[in-house]
Amino acid sequence: MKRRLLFLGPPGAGKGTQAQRLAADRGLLHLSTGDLLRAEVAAGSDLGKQAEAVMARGELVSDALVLAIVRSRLEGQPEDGGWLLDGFPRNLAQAEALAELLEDLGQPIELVVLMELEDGVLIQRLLSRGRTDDNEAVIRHRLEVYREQTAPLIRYYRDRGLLAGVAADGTMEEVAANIAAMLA
Ligand code: B4P
Repeated sequence: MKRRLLFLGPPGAGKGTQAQRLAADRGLLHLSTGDLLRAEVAAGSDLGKQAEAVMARGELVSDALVLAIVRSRLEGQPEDGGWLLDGFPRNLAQAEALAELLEDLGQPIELVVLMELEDGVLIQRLLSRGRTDDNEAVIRHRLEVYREQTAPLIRYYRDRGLLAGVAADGTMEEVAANIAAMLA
């Protein structure tokens, strides 16, 4: 069974929802850069102070900050531990840095799960979630940032033979079943 996974998709596709569930089921480390950044903001750390305004605008926090967070978490992982990266990488520079880090650790990615669905559904989901960065103007900006900076990763991982698409427009249970079937 594949145990080194990455979830890719636009904001609101349900990456966090499904990643949390799958990681708990399979005993994987769940690494969500969004959750880790929000924890830094809540703690009022220097890093959190730098991230807060950027996240509120729906833009990407600096690569150096995010990379430092991910590196510190992955370096302690045993080789056979398994992990699920959710919301990272978000651009090509982060993907290249991740590839280097994983090569150093001898723990290559085994599968990239792409979750995609229509903008209308994404926007509705995020408006009902109601986080502070979930108002319509910020959501639309996050979708633009996704198309410009994150969507190129689809090709990047497809070219490396790692990408598998999953239908993400069903209920949470249906999407979980689609992912489980793909990993079986
Ligand atoms: P993230 O925290 O990664 O969040 P997201 O992309 O908005 O949401 P996700 O796809 O995980 O959706 P979720 O499961 O919650 O990013 C937030 C911000 O952090 C970014 O804008 C950026 O500023 C910063 N950031 C994070 N990582 C970064 C990085 N690597 N580099 C730079 N900056 C970074 O689901 C959304 C809603 O839909 C929920 O309410 C959920 O309950 C609902 N839902 C899920 N599945 C559903 C289903 N099947 N049916 C109905 N509702 C569903």
